[in-house]
Amino acid sequence: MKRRTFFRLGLATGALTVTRNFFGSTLYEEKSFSGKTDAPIVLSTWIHGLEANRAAWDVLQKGGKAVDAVEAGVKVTEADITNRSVGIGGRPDRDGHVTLDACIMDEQSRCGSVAFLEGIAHPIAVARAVMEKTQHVMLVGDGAKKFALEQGFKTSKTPLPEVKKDWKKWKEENKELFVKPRINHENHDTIGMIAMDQYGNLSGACTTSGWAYKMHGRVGDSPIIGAGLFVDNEVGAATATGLGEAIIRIAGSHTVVELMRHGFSPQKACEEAVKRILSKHKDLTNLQCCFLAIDKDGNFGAHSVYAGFNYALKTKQDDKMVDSTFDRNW
Ligand code: SD4
Repeated sequence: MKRRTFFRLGLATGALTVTRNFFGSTLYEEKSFSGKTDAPIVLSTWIHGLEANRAAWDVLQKGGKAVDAVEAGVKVTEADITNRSVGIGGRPDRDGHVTLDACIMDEQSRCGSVAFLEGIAHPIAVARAVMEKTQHVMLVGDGAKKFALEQGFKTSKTPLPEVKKDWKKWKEENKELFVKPRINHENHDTIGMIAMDQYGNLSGACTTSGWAYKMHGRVGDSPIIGAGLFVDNEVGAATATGLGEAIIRIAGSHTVVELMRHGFSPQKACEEAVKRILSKHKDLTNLQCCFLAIDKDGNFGAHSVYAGFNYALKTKQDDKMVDSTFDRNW
């Protein structure tokens, strides 16, 4: 019996399934999942995902590809200058620079990424251009900006006046945090979007202004393929939001996809990734990390360290927010 067929049967029987992974060790998994639906399907992190999903859906319902859908979707969030954690309206670093991180990955495992990019309204489109027009995966800082300008992207002046005002106030109130930036879970509103199109292909996109008032030069998980986003069209896709440093430490989204490859449902894979984060950190104060995943069969799930994470779901039947399960209360 083919491995994949075996897992399908596992899903159908429910309860506890015992499988063997590639290394011959045994994986015990309780097969449960948060949902299953027919393609197309779009999932994205946080409340702004609702609007973003609708833009992605417009692409998908016309027979468009998942990669085009996720780009169109997250662009809606990037374009919203009132959003303080995505795009040029995002909060700056502690030196007052709004530096943006984004990446995209398609069904052929092609990927593109930009990090520490300033003054460009749509980092996700630049990431896509990196994927399609260069031999590289990742461009950062001035190099990413130079490339964006060469590609015809226009610059925007940042920080926006409102953002600058908040930053000045923050600077006054948080002098000690110049040494150790404080995590503020209200800031954790990156958009990570994963989608399956009507052809059953998966793609994902992730974009953020990152950890508010971070050190200048800091890059989080969001633009890092395997951390903030990972897609393997044979298996599934995952995206992450939360404290990037912790997500990078366990190569979070890649871990979720690999767990799915080894038979975990998306829900259980997200739970296992959270468990790994918990096991690698002694101090869990404010350590919010959240994962969202879909597998090739349209099962999806999410899990976070702390309560409060939710994601937007768009299918033929649904257009709604779903609360993620979590490990602990704040
Ligand atoms: C980061 N993961 O820069 C991002 C922040 C985030 O919701 O997800 N915010 O670490």
